[in-house]
Amino acid sequence: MNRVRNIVILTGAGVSAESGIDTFRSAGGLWEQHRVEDVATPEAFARDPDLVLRFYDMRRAAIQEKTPNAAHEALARLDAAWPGGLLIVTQNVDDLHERAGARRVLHMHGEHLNAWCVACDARARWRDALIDRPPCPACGARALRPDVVWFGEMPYGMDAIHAALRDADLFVSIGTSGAVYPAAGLVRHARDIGARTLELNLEPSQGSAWFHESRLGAASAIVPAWVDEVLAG
Ligand code: BV8
Repeated sequence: MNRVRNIVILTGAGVSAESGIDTFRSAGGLWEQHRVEDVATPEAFARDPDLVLRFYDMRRAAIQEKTPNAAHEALARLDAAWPGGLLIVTQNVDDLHERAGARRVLHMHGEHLNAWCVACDARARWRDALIDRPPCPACGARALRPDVVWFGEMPYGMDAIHAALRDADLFVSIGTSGAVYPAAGLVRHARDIGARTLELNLEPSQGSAWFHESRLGAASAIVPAWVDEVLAG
């Protein structure tokens, strides 16, 4: 790995699966007989805010009972030890990367533990339920929503992500099905700028053909092995 200076890592639900957080595919993309794509949208929130708030209240509470697994811990170890550029772009809205100690993390789809006030646009760290419409800490309005990126909404940090990709020598995708864009398209940008591309996943993803190399297995096993390899140089 001695030619590699800058690494961009994309993670998805598969990196948190062994921590007991359902992936979208394993849950069959269903929640209370609703497809996730039908609940995680601005239209669903406008149509039935209680349903959407309950969906996120349940998941926000659930992640606080989970702990990082060996994959999160290995990525945190890499982040701490890697002297070059490194960015963990996660599609996940849990905080397990941070709780494992990772610092250079970008949540492109937002975070369960943030609330966003649609009245004053302030964001606040938030651990409790939103169903009872608590007041915004900044403006007092009862207008807080989950600070997650719904389908049809612009993901966060795209400029920073593309800037990191421009300098990347290595792009690694971990635990994602490659079903959701623009996240699933990042590997193509990496290829366009000549980065080496590696996929670590339980099974081939929808984007496997875009990777120079795919390693199949459970993240808790293949991610620590890969990190050891990278740090060994
Ligand atoms: C946007 C936050 C534009 C909320 C999420 C038609 C064609 C193409 C695209 C579109 C289209 N129609 C609409 C679109 C765009 C749409 C999209 O891509 N739709 C898909 C469904 C076709 N995208 C959007 O809407 C995005 N926004 O495009 O904006 C725009 C432009 C200008 C101005 C305004 C807007 C926003 C998308 C973000 C949606 N929010 N999450 C929440 O979490 O509730 S998406 C959510 O689902 C995740 O964040 C993630 O991105 C996705 C799930 O994917 P994965 O993480 O990959 O999880 P999955 O379960 O699918 O796969 C798990 C993988 O892990 C599997 O491969 C499995 O094998 C593996 N695995 C399992 N266990 C393990 C494992 N691997 C290793 N170890 C294990 N133990």
